[in-house]
Amino acid sequence: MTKKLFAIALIANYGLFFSQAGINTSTPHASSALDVNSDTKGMLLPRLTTAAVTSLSSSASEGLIVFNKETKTFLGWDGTKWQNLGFEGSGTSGQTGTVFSQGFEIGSPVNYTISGFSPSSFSFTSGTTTISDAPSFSPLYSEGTRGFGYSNSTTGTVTSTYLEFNTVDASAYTNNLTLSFDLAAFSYGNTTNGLDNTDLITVEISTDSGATYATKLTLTGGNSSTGSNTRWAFSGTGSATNTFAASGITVASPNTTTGSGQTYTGNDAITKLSVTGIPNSNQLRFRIGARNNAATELWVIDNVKLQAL
Ligand SMILES: [Ca+2]
Ligand SMILES: [Ca+2]
Ligand SMILES: [Ca+2]
Repeated sequence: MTKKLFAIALIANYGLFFSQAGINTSTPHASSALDVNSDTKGMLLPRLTTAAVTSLSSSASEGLIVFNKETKTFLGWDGTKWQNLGFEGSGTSGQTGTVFSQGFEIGSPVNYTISGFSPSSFSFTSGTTTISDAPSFSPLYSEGTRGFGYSNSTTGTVTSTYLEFNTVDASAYTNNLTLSFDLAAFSYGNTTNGLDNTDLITVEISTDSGATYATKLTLTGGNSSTGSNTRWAFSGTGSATNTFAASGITVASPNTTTGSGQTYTGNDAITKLSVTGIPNSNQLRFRIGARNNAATELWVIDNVKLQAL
């Protein structure tokens, strides 16, 4: 039936417009080259595996849209790379859902850039730590099979390196917008190091597409000079959160005064960072700042999500 109508529509319209086609309509909208008309059905896009999406990259034309059936994402080729079109997972273009996510998996659309002090100090992590690390035998990711690690070998004073996500238009999401991600800290290639009070992770939010940022949450390793070289795995259950409307806050993991070189678990180990009540700006942008200063100090970030809850 559809084929027949399509054929009729084509015949009907070629005589009149030459450059337009309609499906289920003999009068394609004047603004369209192709008008798919229905009050009850959708338009089904090609559904590809991640491998097929990757394979298509070399020949993709700017503006090409596909659906990745493994990551449940609509993707558009911007001429250089695949962009997540934002209608992800359980999310919808309505008031709730996932606005964007990044899990650092193989094939994950790259919706971020790296800048600042030492961009090359960020790298993907996978597998587990070994007996030569602390904590040992712990996954270097919190979801999937990969995380994103930051280990900078510059000793002494350092400044932040930024994992900066692409601007998103969150104007369709009117519910409580929450940015969250998972964090772990390791002594890597060494069993006595860990993160210190001067090593930090910041959560920064911009509503003008990155022109200006407000730091809403800062996490440090240990809460004072007497609590140094702290580390914890993703199995920790501690969390730190702030609301966008509030001034920035600083939290320590663990939030107690401790000695040096200890592994923390349970609520002492802060593994979930979040900022709630984020404005549904159409120029929303985020960046995560990372800082450490030893080759054996490792932050690992994973499971970054902006959700309308
Ligand atoms: Ca991951
Ligand atoms: Ca240290
Ligand atoms: Ca340090």
